[in-house]
Amino acid sequence: MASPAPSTMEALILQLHDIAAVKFGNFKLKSGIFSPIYIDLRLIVSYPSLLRQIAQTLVATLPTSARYDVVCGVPYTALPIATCISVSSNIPMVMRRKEVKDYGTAKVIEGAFEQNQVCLIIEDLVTSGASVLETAAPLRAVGMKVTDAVVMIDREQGGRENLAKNGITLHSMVKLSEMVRILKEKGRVSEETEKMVMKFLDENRKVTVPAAAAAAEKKVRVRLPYQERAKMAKNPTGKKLFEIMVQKETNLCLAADVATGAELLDIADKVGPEICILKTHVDILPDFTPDFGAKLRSIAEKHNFLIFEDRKFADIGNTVTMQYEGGIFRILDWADIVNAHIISGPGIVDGLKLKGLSRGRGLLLLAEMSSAGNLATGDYTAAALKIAEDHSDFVIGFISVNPASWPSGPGNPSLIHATPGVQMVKGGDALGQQYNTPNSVISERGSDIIIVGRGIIKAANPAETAREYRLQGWDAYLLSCK
Ligand code: S5P
Repeated sequence: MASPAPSTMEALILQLHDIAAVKFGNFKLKSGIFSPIYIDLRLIVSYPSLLRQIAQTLVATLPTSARYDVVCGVPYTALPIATCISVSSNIPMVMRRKEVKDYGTAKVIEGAFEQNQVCLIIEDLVTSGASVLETAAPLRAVGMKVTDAVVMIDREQGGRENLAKNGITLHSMVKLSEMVRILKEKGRVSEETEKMVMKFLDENRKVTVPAAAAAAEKKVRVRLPYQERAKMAKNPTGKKLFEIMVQKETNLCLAADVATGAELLDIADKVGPEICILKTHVDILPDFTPDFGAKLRSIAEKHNFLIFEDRKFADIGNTVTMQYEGGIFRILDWADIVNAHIISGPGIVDGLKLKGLSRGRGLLLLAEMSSAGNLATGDYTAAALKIAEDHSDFVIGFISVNPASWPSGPGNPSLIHATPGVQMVKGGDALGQQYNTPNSVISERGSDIIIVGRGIIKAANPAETAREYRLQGWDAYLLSCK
């Protein structure tokens, strides 16, 4: 690896200390833990000469063999650093939006780029590596390759290892322990402070992504592994779902809201290996034919996933029995899972159960919704929980958005939570949909399954993008079991 001259590095560190971008004391971090050192690199924008030196030193930190076509800074602090590197090295830059307000028109990655271009991620400070991963995911989703990230300061708290697991090599300008040692050598901090910081670093060496989030969100349960929950499930479809998740290492459900039945069967075959459930809205397909269900079931068998028709039944018990079994769609014949609102009371569950239970089918209750201003909150959500408990032979779980925030938490582990409104970046669409990231849905919000529609079906390569979602959802699950 090429490395900047020690004198350049020392001068930079002393300047960072001069402008109070590095402070010593007792500071509460975002994760809730107290730290004897605090680093605020946002200040560097006010010191152009320092910013330029940092950009040059970061480039010098990379191995001479490093090749990249584009750079991208992790928003916001690293954006000016990336801009500086782009301008001085004459390498184009792309920008990742942190929030996408109108997903229909706004892009997550701004700028001109081509498929398979290699993008170098620039970051100011790495702790767990979570923000680098949040930037790498949408870059990969639009077809770029991300293999390396360069950071000013590595806090040595698991970031390097987390990134390596996700195929990203971290290059750091300086490790936090080295930085403190230099400040001590130059008489900026006492030996006692140095010892305190080193002790803190040792004790917090492995702050993982969801562990940090979990520390902030006390209500998150330590999750029982899916294989344990498979044993507890009373409904055969609920049990099978947990088993598929374990076998295929996936908690991803694809919302296959495509334009035609032909497209649906095509995407089901391509994305099938990555998912545990494929969710349909069969009433949007103009080319639906009576053999659609059988065709989809044969793809589901080939790739071992369940079929969930998102029918959102909402009528009285007697009516839903007919809607479930009859009509053009004959949902009962091919859908393993359906869902229902509980607006009409528990009779709706009795009605669906009358038809579905003997066929081994399962039901999800809509306890919460993802859209802005929806009314499925508070007592309504609590009522869904009660109805599910009373019918756990047929109800396999919930459509929910933030079960960790429920007074009882996510509740009975034999029931599963599936959450829609998931994309690689937080945001929404123009019609009220609200998105959270896979990591936030699984590790902070306590859900089990991420339901992803447009994030996958509108991607350049849906199968590849589904794989990214699967890996993020599964990693978040594994870490939340610890
Ligand atoms: O509250 C809800 C419940 C559901 S099932 N919010 C939702 O968005 N859904 C469904 O999830 C919705 O009907 C769509 O099929 C999917 C979300 O799609 P996306 O494209 O916004 O990811």
